[in-house]
Amino acid sequence: MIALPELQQQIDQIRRDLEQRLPTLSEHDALEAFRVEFVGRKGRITGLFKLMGQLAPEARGEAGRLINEIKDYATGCFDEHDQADRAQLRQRQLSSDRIDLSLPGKHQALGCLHPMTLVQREIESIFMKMGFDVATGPEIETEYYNFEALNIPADHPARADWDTFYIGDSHLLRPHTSPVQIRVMEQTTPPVRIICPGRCYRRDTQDATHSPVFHQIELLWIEEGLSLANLKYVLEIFTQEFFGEGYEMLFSGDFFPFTEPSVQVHIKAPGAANWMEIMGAGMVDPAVLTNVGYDAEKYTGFAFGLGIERMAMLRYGIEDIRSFLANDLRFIKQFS
Ligand code: FA5
Repeated sequence: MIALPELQQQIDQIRRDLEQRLPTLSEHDALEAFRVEFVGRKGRITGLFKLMGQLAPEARGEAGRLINEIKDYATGCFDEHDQADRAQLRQRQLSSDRIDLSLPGKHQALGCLHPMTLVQREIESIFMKMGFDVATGPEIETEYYNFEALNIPADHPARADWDTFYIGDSHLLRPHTSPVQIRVMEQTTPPVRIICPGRCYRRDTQDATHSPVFHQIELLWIEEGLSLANLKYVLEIFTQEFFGEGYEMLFSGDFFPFTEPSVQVHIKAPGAANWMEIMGAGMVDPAVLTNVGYDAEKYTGFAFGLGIERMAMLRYGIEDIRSFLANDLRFIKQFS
């Protein structure tokens, strides 16, 4: 058993210790250790509450009041000291972090658009002005959209023309944007007038005009009464708008299972020695129209897939397709 005066003595001692030691503490960590010593879970003031059971029952009310009073006093002291401590620290930081307003500002380099983005946007805007909508499709495709629906069955030798990266048995990284044609036609009642820009992947050996990752823009126009002459006209308007004067265009015969007839389009820059193959094109094969549920007797249409990198190479006189991915800022900044 202990008596109230004894408890009072302990409280007085705690108060004296607090008042003596607090002013000497400055570091935040030391203050925290001090706080734990007094009001922490195993601290001296918390310990006083444990003595309550040893007091006579009639003294317990008064004892509780006294202990709570010293506890509030101690907590108040710590908070006050802590705030003063933080204010001092901030003041010290402010006076050491002086800003010299006479120093020259830091130069922030502005970014610019990659030439591929610029060219893609320009091509899109030319076709949008002609009334085409922009559609997109997945880069990971199924064999059905990439081949079968495009009239290239499993055993067709033309599958080898697209050196395809397969993912498992039935999925692949699309080697061209033509599957987007199918996806759009499945969802649309004719007429259809779309362009589909996007990234393509092929197991092509890298050289000056081939990259394993490149970009195409697909175009598809389905309506009643379209012919190869309409395709030629659209291409002439487009090349004139995109390149301006002096570029020549050449059509040569080709084969794609999803177009009949099919052509290859080549372009020559002014003064250049060689033609550059830029797209495959043709009249959409009736079998493809039937695959998406269109009446192939009623509708005709044409499509093409053009390589965006090669368009940019012709436009800017870039000799090697690898420059687009070399990440050389000196190269990229020339076009903005
Ligand atoms: C095709 O991919 C057909 N899907 C195009 C098409 C669409 C024909 C609609 C008819 C109707 P081709 O494999 O020829 O066709 O590729 C078309 C263009 O993509 C090429 O002319 C070239 O500009 C570009 N291209 C193809 N492979 C690469 C490559 N590895 N690197 C850079 N550009 C490429």
